[in-house]
Amino acid sequence: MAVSSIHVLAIFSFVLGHCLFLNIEATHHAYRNLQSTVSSSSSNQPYRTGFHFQPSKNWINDPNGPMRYKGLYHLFYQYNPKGAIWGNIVWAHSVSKDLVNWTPLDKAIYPSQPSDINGCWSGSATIFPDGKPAILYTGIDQNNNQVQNLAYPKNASDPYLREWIKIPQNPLMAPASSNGINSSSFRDPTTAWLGKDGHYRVLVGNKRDTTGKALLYRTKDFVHWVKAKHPLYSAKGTGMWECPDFFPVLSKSMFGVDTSFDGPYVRHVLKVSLDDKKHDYYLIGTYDAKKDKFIPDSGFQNLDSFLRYDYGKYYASKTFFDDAKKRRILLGWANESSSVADDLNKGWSGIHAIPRAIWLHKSGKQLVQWPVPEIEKLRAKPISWPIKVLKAGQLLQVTGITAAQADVEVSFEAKGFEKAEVLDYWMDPQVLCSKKGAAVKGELGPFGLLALASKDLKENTAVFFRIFRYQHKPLILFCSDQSRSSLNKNNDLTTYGTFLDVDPSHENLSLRSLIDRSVVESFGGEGKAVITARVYPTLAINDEAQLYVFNYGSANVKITRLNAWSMKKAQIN
Ligand code: DQQ
Repeated sequence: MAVSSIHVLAIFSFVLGHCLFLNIEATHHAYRNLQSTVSSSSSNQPYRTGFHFQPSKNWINDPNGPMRYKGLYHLFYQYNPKGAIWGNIVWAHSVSKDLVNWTPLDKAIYPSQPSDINGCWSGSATIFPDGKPAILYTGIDQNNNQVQNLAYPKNASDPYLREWIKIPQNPLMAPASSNGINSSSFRDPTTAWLGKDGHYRVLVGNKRDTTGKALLYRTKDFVHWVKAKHPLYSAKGTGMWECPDFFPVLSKSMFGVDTSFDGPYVRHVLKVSLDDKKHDYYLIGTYDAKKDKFIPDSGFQNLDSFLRYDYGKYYASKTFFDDAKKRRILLGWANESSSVADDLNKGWSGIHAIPRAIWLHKSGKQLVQWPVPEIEKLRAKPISWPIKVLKAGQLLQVTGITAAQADVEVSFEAKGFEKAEVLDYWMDPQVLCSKKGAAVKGELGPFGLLALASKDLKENTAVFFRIFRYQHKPLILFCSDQSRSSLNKNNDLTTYGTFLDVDPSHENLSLRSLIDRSVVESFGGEGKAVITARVYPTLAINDEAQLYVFNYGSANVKITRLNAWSMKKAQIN
């Protein structure tokens, strides 16, 4: 079903304009006058997360160089040690045994040589066949050019990888008049993969004019890199490609494979973070190793057909292969939706989404994402409902859990699709979700959850489904409506949405939401679509937050499953 088309250009320009007007941090602007402002760190902190990763204070953005090494997961991330806005960027470092509880270590990579003296930006780790790691990252050099540098551990026998040495040959890849690379559009090297010819390859994000590109470099020794004549892939009109990621997935298997793996059942995924749109897009296709080219499958001709990992706030993501559990893990940054003034006041900005296992759906047409099962050990006080009918117009409270910090799974069975509202012409699902928000009654839906709701319902984040009939078939709209998430209207309250490729006559509509004080991370259709929302309730905080199941459609639906848990606090720095 061609339900994945995205026509966001117009709405995006509107939203971006709107956000800038409100001074919402739509992205990481360089607020130079504020860069060394000491965060005011208000003691009233209802929005700090209980189990989503964040450091104790200050600004964070992209996850960098994730890897598993000597039994520990390593997460590096873009961090401003001096304040709650973007700037002074270093690689902060935390380690974990389970991807849930994290221990902070000293910063790992920070400006120290001419090739990175103005900042250490995003990059990736590669683990060599002898088991030792190396990191390629973007340095901002003494002339403010973007260049690529190499660092390796000072002591590879230290499982904590505390100290990193930068090689004296840095930078290893640099813009020059001979290669025509624009020095402000050349960043974020990927994990390297090894070809059958014994040469490693990496991608570096780039643009020329408005054409986004994944530049390809090859090397024999990881020090001398040669730019290939052609990029691995490029697409007109997509703007700067940040944080590219390129990895193999297996057809008809949930197992992950190493980034260098090649074989009969291998498909490849190319993900790019589009600077112009601030969303992560991916394409599925074939990697032609002989020509070093990526050939997207026929469904992915242009940006309108690219898919997204997450239809809410989620950017600059990166995957790595977890060799212990033979899975590929996806990490991503969920930026704030609050104003810069509010971020400075709370003394921090940015969290990471829950690490997700990622694999190719058996249709081969899209990826599936699911929170790593380790997160389930934080579950406490389980509640479970018997199957029940949720009548038209009904609202039921889910009691017995701490609704501000919870994990909820619910499934709905709907019937009578011939009565569903007819969608005459194709519409951008995000626009459709904002036109038909949770408060707009329908026939089959809206039904779903009201998360982080106040007792009087003045505040709530509604995550829901609505079933349409489009070209004589049921079409599922999956939305996250933030328009009533806070009485404070000085936040980005954009409603998010996507179509979900599920046939409701064969499958119940499932939703799982990880609710964590200022984030509602929702997985629809068993992980076929994900929407992450950042919200700042003023009433629905701490013990005041409530959770409801609702059906504002005029047809009954059946709740075939409802399981919910309070979530214990994780050690997140
Ligand atoms: N963030 C980094 C860049 C990257 C961007 C700078 C993406 O390397 O392109 O903090 O969020």
